[in-house]
Amino acid sequence: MEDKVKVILLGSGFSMFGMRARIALEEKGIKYEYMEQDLTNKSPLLLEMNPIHKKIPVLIHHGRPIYESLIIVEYIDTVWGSNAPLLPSDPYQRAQARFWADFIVQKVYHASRRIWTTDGDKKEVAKKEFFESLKQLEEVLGDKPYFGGDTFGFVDVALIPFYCWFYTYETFGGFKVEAECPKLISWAKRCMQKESVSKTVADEKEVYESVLDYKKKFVLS
Ligand code: GS8
Repeated sequence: MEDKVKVILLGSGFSMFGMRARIALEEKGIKYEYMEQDLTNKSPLLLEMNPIHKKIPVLIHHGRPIYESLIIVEYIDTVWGSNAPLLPSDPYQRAQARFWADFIVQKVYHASRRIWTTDGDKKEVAKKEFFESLKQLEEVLGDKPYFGGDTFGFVDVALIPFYCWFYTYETFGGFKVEAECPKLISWAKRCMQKESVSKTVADEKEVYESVLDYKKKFVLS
């Protein structure tokens, strides 16, 4: 592979994991080439660059691949560290930020997916778990403008891509996130004012349309 472009991101439209990497790159002001991947027909480049999981996002820096969204964000923060640091410098605060970023995958992501892929009792349990995890996050946020404190940080990058999926969760779940978690919505709107976020995250209606298409193509239970 030619090494003319030093930073390449393999991503896919509505993936919140891909959006995390894009936000981090934008925050740091890094020039990069974005290569959209068709996940139903994986490119030789994706298979070569991520032979283990064959998933996006993959960041390619000087021809070498880095995968897993949070690892990518941390890598970007380390390599381009001087610009808008995302992880705190204090070791305890860093550990806390990594914990909550992981919590978002373990709790928010898994529950949110079941809201639109399941029905009946399973869906009700998913809704309950989704709100439990969002409320825990609201407590962590407290009265701070961002999870990173006064500045946008690692946990903010990890969570904000989910915001453009809220409309989908709300439509399938028959609820409004704002009614239960108003602080979190204020936080999300604050993040949306950042250019790194607004130019990167997908349109909520397009996310919903893509989910409807996906459900038509693959019968989900
Ligand atoms: C998840 C990446 C992922 O699921 C991360 O990067 O944080 N833990 C990883 N990527 C999906 C697209 S988003 O739903 C993917 O590439 N799926 C392709 C497949 O499973 O074949």
